[in-house]
Amino acid sequence: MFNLILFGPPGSGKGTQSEKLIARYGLKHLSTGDLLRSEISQQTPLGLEAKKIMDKGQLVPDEVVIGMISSALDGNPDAKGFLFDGFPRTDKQAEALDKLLDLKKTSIAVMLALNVSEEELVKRLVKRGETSGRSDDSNEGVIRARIAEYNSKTAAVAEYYKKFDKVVLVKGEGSVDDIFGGLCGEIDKRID
Ligand code: B4P
Repeated sequence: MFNLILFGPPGSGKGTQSEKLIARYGLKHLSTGDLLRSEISQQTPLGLEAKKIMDKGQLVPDEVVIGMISSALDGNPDAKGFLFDGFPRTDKQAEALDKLLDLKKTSIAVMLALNVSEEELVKRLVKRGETSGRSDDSNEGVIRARIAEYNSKTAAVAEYYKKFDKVVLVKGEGSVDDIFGGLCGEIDKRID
């Protein structure tokens, strides 16, 4: 099994690159953002609560996203590997993920961290907000709050994986195809 974390701030290209990576490597894509948006569109109680938090640019509680990932892992027993996109976002989520994978006798092979400047992030998300209909992209204040939340709670997750020597920084600015090439180069060094 090959399990990969695609890491980076909001707007760094995780969703964009994940689609291309799963097509090339046949991994199961687990995006907590997509799972939460699906709950919102179905107007479930979880989705209605999550929307209030996401619209402020804050992180949804750890228990909620850990529960979603745990169910998704159990629901895909035949996956040849998982691509985690937007998860883990806190140390507590990282520790929970390690335990869940341990129970399945597997682990994270590598964390690929996309490196993008804050001004480029804001530019991309403001642009996406013009067409996406996503309320968390709808104004620059919320976008900057998401980046601040990333800096205060999520950036440290890379330190957690650095302890195990699993973090590789990848250039996240430039064309989508060039960035994809950089990510594939790192995966090809590690995958069987
Ligand atoms: P996510 O859905 O994870 O979304 P994101 O971080 O905003 O964006 P992503 O990084 O995937 O965007 P992409 O670059 O693809 O999270 C949304 C919210 O859900 C969070 O704020 C939080 O509230 C909640 N949440 C999710 N997971 C959670 C967790 N584990 N714990 C707690 N809360 C959680 O795309 C950005 C734009 O850039 C696109 O328009 C794209 O076209 C463009 N783009 C991509 N690559 C580009 C390039 N190379 N050049 C130019 N533009 C590019």
